[in-house]
Amino acid sequence: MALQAATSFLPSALSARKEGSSVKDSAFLGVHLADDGLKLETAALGLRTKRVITSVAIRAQAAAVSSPSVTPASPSGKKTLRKGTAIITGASSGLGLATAKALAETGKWHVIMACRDFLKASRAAKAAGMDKDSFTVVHLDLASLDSVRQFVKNVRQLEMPVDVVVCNAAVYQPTAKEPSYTADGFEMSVGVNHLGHFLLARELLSDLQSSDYPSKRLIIVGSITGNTNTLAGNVPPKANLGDLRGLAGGLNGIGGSAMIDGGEFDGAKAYKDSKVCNMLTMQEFHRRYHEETGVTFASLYPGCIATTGLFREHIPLFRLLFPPFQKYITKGYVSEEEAGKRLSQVVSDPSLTKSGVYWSWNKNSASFENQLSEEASDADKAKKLWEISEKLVGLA
Ligand code: NDP
Ligand code: PMR
Repeated sequence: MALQAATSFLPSALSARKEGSSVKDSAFLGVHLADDGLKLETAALGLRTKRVITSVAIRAQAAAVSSPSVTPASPSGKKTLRKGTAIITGASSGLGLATAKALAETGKWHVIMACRDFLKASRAAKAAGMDKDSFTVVHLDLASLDSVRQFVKNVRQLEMPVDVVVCNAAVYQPTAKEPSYTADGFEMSVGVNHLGHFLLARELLSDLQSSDYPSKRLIIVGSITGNTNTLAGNVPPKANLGDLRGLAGGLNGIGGSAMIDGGEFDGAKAYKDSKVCNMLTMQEFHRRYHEETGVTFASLYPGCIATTGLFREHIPLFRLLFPPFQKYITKGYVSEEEAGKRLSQVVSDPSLTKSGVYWSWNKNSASFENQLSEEASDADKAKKLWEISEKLVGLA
């Protein structure tokens, strides 16, 4: 009965018109900015971002002259590990911010917050109480391949080691009637969540490989909703990449489809498909590069963090009912703080070094290796996805 009550709000939620399309909702800060306001802010940010990167680069050069992973013995004779550096995309809110905070608080990590909105990211870090020396914000807009390439150059200029990369940022457009596109003409959800991260991860692999940190890791955040071997993954529309014909056609909606499987546009499905791509990509990285590079590749489902900005484009009724539904009915809810601790474990826990794993947590918050759905563990599909993706992002 409880489930019935919960389902009753969904059809209307799902079929409702997109609301507030001209207003961006910054859920974390609770600030509502009109489009014009955002443009002004973004313009100002270009300058600020440059300044910050430059000053940090100088600071980093001084600090990072050479940073062997183990610093010389202290007077007590104990060798200590140097600070690790973790890049986290989408660290301006939700899971990314909570993870950045959890890592920074240990005093053992410096976080590069890879964000599209510099001011939002630095305000969020400040509001979260992160020490100003524990993070550096570097501009990254995953909806532009040029921005991804520029980000990689900027990070290299910092001359900090790259020990862990977390592909966390995502967009979810469940109420969009029509597809929107990235600067390179890819449907937005797959363009940002998969293709932008694919290029980023490929570019940063050599940096990870050259890190001397004891456990270097590339983490791509996945989700239960992309896994059709679960109840959550069976809520329509279900993820399905089909034979990837839409992706092979460029995902641009011009003479082809904006959906990976070549079907009609559906924003919720596009998101779930992108999560399948994230989980397949992690495994393909593992098969191709784990032995050669020593990098640990991992994915995870952090739990249902029903309060994050991910649902900003959903209708208000959904945003109101989704947290209690997850808390009291499915019991899949986790707070942003708890989810951040989970992801920070995948970043830094010495016991989570196994590569090729999709991590989940049980009720007592203990991590375990979870089983992916048939599609999300299909090695042939992963290979095909890899090959098409490298063509689309200009790597092949
Ligand atoms: P949020 O919306 O809070 O965070 C998403 C982040 O991605 C934001 O920082 C956002 O930036 C950033 N982002 C969006 N588009 C771009 C872009 N073009 N370039 C750079 N950054 C961008 O959502 P969550 O914290 O919930 O999501 C984080 C991850 O967790 C995602 O991968 C999601 O799929 C996954 N996940 C979430 C679950 C949940 O229940 N919430 C469950 C399972 C997985 P900005 O602040 O500027 O908007
Ligand atoms: Mg789901 C154990 C049950 C469970 C869990 C863990 C989730 C997680 N969901 C579950 C069940 C159900 N959900 C059921 C039974 C329904 C039908 C009533 C349901 C519906 C639902 C909707 C409409 N759920 C959703 C939505 C969304 O729009 C969210 C989504 O798909 O975002 C892509 C979502 C989610 N449910 C989850 C999680 C983790 C999400 C969102 C985030 C994500 O996968 O990234």
